Amino acid sequence: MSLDKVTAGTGGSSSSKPARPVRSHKVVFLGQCGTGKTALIRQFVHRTFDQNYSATIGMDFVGKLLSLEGRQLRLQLWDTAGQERFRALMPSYLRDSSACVVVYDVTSKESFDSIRSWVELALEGRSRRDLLLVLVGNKIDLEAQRCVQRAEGETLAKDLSMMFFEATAKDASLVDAVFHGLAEGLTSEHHKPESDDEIVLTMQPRRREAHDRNKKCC
Ligand SMILES: Nc1nc2c(ncn2[C@@H]2O[C@H](COP(=O)(O)OP(=O)(O)OP(=O)(O)O)[C@@H](O)[C@H]2O)c(=O)[nH]1
Ligand SMILES: [Mg+2]
Repeated sequence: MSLDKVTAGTGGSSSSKPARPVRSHKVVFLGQCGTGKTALIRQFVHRTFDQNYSATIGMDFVGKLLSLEGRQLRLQLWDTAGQERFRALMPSYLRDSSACVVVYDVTSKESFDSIRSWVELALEGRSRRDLLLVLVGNKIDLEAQRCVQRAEGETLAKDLSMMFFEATAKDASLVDAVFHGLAEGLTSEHHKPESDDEIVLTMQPRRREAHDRNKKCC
C-alpha cells in the first residue's frame, strides 16, 4: 500500500483525474487523555514522535490519501481530546463517522477500564453495522510498566466486536499496520457520502496546551 499525504478537505491532485472517485471515510479517535491518540496519528501522517505531552484541545484534523489494492481512499482523521471537559462535543464529532479508533495505554488499567464507555459514546444513536470499531493498545514499548496484557485486549475487542491491534507510536511499521488494517476493514457500508461536504469548514485552528508529560490530565 502506498501512502500520500493530502491537505484536509481536498481530493488530492487536481491535475490528474482519478480513474475512480476517491472514497472518503471519517475516522474518529477516542480514548482517555494521554493514551497516545495524537502520537499515533502523527507517526502515521508525519513520521514523527514527540516525547512531550501537549493535550489536544477540542479536536485536531488531518487527511491522508491511501492507495489500497488499486483503489484510492481518503481517511479524514479526527483526533479528539480525551479530557472530560470536552466530552459534550463528542456527539457532534462522531456524526457521520465511518470508523472509531478507541485507544488505551497498556501501562494504564484506568484507560483500559474506560473503553466500554467510549464505545457506548461512539454507538449512541448509531446502527452498529455502519460503524467500524477498532481497539488499539498503545505504548507497548513500555513493556516493564505494562499492566494490561495482550490477551485482555483481545478478549475485550472480541466481546465488543472490534478489530484489535497493539502498537507503539514510536514504531512506524506497527502504526502503519493499525491504519492499513483499519482501511482494509472499511467497506461501502461504512461510507457516508455526505461527510465529504462537512469537512471542518467550521473547525477552530489547531490550539494545543502544554503539559508536563508526567502530569495526569483527566
Ligand atoms: N513511550 C511511549 N510514549 C507514548 C506513546 N504514545 C504516546 N506517548 C506519549 O504519551 C503522551 C501522551 O500522548 P498524546 O498522543 O498526546 O496523547 P493523547 O491521547 O492525544 O492525549 P489527549 O490529547 O490529552 O487526549 C506524550 O508524552 C507522548 O509522547 C508510545 O507508544 N510510547
Ligand atoms: Mg491528543
